[in-house]
Amino acid sequence: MGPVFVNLPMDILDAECEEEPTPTRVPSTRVAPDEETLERAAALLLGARNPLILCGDGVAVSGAQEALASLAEKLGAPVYGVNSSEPNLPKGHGLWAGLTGHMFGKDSRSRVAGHDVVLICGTYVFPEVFPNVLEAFDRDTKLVHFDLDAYEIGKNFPVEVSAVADPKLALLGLGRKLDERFTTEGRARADRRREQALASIEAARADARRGDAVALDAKGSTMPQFARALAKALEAAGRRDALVVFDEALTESGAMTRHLGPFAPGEMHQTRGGSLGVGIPGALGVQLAQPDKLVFAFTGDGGAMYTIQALWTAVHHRIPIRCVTISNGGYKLLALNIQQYWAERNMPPAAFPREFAIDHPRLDFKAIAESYGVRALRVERQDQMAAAIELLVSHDGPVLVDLAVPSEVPGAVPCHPCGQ
Ligand SMILES: Cc1ncc(C[n+]2csc(CCOP(=O)(O)OP(=O)(O)O)c2C)c(N)n1
Ligand SMILES: [Mg+2]
Repeated sequence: MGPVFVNLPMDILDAECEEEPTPTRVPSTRVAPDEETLERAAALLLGARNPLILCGDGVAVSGAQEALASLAEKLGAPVYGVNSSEPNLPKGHGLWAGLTGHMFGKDSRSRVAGHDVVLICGTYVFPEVFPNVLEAFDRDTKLVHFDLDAYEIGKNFPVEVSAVADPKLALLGLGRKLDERFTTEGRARADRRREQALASIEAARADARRGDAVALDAKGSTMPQFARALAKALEAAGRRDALVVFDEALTESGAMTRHLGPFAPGEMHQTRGGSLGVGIPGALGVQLAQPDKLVFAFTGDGGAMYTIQALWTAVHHRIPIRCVTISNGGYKLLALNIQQYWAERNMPPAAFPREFAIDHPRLDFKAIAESYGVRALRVERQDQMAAAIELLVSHDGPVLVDLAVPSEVPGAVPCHPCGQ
């Protein structure tokens, strides 16, 4: 974990090597926190009025999803993922409150506000592009931090209790301590908190579903319509369980996930750092690792252009990935980000930089894919979805569907004319 540079002399392959190859041995990192640290952490969490859990991919790496779910239920605490890319709770868990956000510290701040004890596990805080490093938490919030990365614990925020530990062992140990020390009254309070957290998370999900309903009524092509139809087609073909997604859908990721998810650990992958271009090659890797699965790459039109040549690899090596490029003609996420930036500074809305549009020339992913020998269709209208979905579900080989989706950004001022 970390940058590596290997420099080989240019004649390295000319010489005979007599060294025996030695398999790499990875030491176990299953380190449990000591009892006293667990006692102190449990005491803080038991005394919490409104606890919160922040988790990251360290949870998935250590296989701690069940342990995290059990602890969150005992505490009655909602769980946020901190820019994570793996399912860190079991499939569809009701205490999963979503991600804190990728860009702005202000977003994370609003999610942790009002929580007096925060348990951080399997991540560092906070990995946004513009983190709020001075006052992310309330002034008197107490932090408990368990992770294998010693360097990150207590680096940006003072922590009350912490240990370099395997997330699974830490969470199981904490759960055990809570069970030992819960009073009847404390347990009842935690139960009430859990019911409240479940209800408010469900209300937020219902809100998102109401937003989708507009798209589902539309005549055009939209992600909620497409993902819902794809889920139904997979179900009808008896392949719903075979679905694995590499998600680089960015601004359409929420709608895709709401209709194709929820995902169990191993069924959904993203790139952790936010670097674009991993969608299609990432799906190639997953498909090679899991040849019996239907591996889908959902990727924005911008992201797809970074590594579109991965289609050549798919054809050359007969790797039957299913790509869905989501064409909105631009870098929509950047437009949303700059809008938020202006709003936070009370700046008036302005035209987006011309560079955010990538529709001149318009990218024709169907033609691009076909030029690599990949079967492809473009969907611009609802009535074109069925054929595209049929191709995605039943074709035996790499395929691509280019899904045209609305490009509008609410409240946007039209772009400067391109002038070309
Ligand atoms: C390698 C790399 N370059 C640039 C960026 C900055 N960036 C973040 S989102 C984004 C736009 C992505 O556009 P698209 O894939 O079309 O998705 P959309 O925002 O339209 O949903 C860009 C350029 C990045 N994350 N990674
Ligand atoms: Mg786009």
